Parts: sequence; C-alpha cells; structure tokens
Amino acid sequence: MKATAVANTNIALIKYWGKRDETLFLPMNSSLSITLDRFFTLTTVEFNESFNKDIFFLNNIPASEKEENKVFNFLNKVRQFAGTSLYARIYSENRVPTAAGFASSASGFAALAAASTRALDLQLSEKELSTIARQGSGSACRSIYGGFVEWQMGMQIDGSDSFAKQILSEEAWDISVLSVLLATEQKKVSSTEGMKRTVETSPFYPGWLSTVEKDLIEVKEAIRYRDFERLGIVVESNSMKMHATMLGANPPILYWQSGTIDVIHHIHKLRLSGTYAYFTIDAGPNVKVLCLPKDEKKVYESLLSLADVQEVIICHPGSGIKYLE
Ligand code: 2P0
Repeated sequence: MKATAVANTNIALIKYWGKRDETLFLPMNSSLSITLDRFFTLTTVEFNESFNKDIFFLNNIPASEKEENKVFNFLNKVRQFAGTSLYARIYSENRVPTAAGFASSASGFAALAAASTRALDLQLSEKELSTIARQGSGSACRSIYGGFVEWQMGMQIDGSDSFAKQILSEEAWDISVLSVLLATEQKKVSSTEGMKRTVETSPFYPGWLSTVEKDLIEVKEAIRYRDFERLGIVVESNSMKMHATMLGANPPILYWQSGTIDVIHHIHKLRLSGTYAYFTIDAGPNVKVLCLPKDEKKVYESLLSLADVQEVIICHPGSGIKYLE
C-alpha cells in the first residue's frame, strides 16, 4: 500500500483570496492559474498495519510540528473518505525553492492527495482528486491538472462542487512566466491568515468580490483566442486589486518591498517601449512576469539589470499530476 506522485506548482492569473469555509477550504471566489514546469513536490506515502503512528519527513528530515499538524489533519480527511484507520509514512521532497516566492503548499498537497489516495487504491477521477486536494490547501486543487486551470468556487455547503478543471492543455498555448526573486524575503503574514484578516476587516473586499467574476470571464476569453495582450491587462489588474483589498485590512497587510515596486515600474516601461510584458504578485514581495516566448530573453536580461533582482527563473506551462511506479 504505497505510491509516489509528483505535482507541479501553479501561479494564479485570477487570484483566490478569501474563504467562506475555513475547515473545508471553500473559496469566496473562483480563480484561474497556470501550472508551471519548473517547481514541484515529489511525495511517497505508505500505509501499513504495522505502523503505530503517522510519520512525515520533509526534504529528508523530520518535519516541524506545524507542518506535521497540517499534513496529519489532511491525512485524517483522506482516511475518513477511504474508511480506514491505517497509519502512514510520508516522505516529501519540495523542489520549490522557498526564495522562489511560490507557495509549496499547492504542489505539496496536490502530491500528497494523489500519493495517499493511490496508496489506498481509491480509484478517483481527477475531479474527485481535486476536491480532496483542496482540503489540504486551496490552491492545491488546481495543481492536479496541467496547463490553464480554473477552480470553480461552487455553491454547495459541503464543498462537493468546489473543484478545479483544465480549460486548456499545457501544449496548447506556450507563454513564459519569469519568476523574479528579490534580495530579501522578510517574515510575512501567511496566506491563510492574510485572507482571513482581509475578508473580516477590509472595506474594499466587497469591491474585489464584485469584479472578480468579470475578470475571470475576460481571462477565459483571452485564453480562448490566445490573445496575450488582453490576458496580461486583466491579470495585472486582478493582482493589483487583490493587494488593494489587503491594504485596507486592519491591521493593513503589505507584502511588497521597494524592489517589488521597481519591477512594477520596469514592466510598465517595457510596455511603453513596445514589449508586451505583464506582472502578477502573490502573498509575498516577489513578482512573476508574463511575456511571450519570443520576448523571453529580452525581458529576462532587462529584469536582471535591476539592483534588487537576485535571480530570474524562466518557467512555462507544465503538466498535471504524475505517478511514479
Ligand atoms: C492563489 N494564493 O490563487 C492565491 C493568490 C496567494 C495569493 O492560494 O489557506 O496556500 O492553504 O488555502 O492556497 C496561497 O494560499 O492558502 C494562494 P490556503 P494557499 O494562488
């Protein structure tokens, strides 16, 4: 009763920000992401009658108590779903550099959901797997699939209709996602805490909710017609609106550093000079820049010339869950 799965991280083009149910990880709004090809988590899960407790190793060392709690809580949900009380050993390798500014929770819980359910021989559809992965970390439900992926928020109180689906495969449209790493990453408010505070205290949050569905429709149209400029405009605006809701929280949440703002201005300048590049920023100071593959080298080199930029990692659309035998 053992299985190994690999899941890639994803970057949201339309952001998930806020939960309507914290236990079930049900979002306040639908979101849309690209699964990337460069950063992933590889996880092996073994269930055995001889084990007398759960064990979780992360990157070859025993995980912290906080990490264990999140993982074991999730495993309890899988056990309940499967009707088993067997304990497990989990070995996980995160090939997501913390400094890269990608949440490893998306690839982490997608890989854990896939490996644990496969080890228990549950024959799940991707939709069912996505619904389960969501309950480890919201964004994980999108990493089940490759390419362009939409997480439909759903309406049901039990979350049965809140799962992701692929809207375009990774082969169907190649765009470049440049992950821009800035000099320092200060201790930050976790996404989970940040979204809770925003929903509860920001007067701008209703404004976010009233426009996100329109942004989602616009991005889907842009993807359908492979209209990169149309995509970029709405992606950048959606990310800015998410950060505006956080600035209105009490106490306010500001994830940006001065280097973040330098990259924003730099991208605007690139566009004025005729290069179509757009940015998006998650719950941290680092920036992701979208451009067409033909402009990738030029954008990459220009970003490296900025003082606070430490490294730029070029990604492209990647695949969904893979199982290793
Ligand atoms: C996203 N983020 O759509 C948004 C945009 C960060 C900013 O999903 O609480 O680790 O585990 O569901 O999924 C990061 O939050 O949060 C995230 P939980 P998660 O990608």
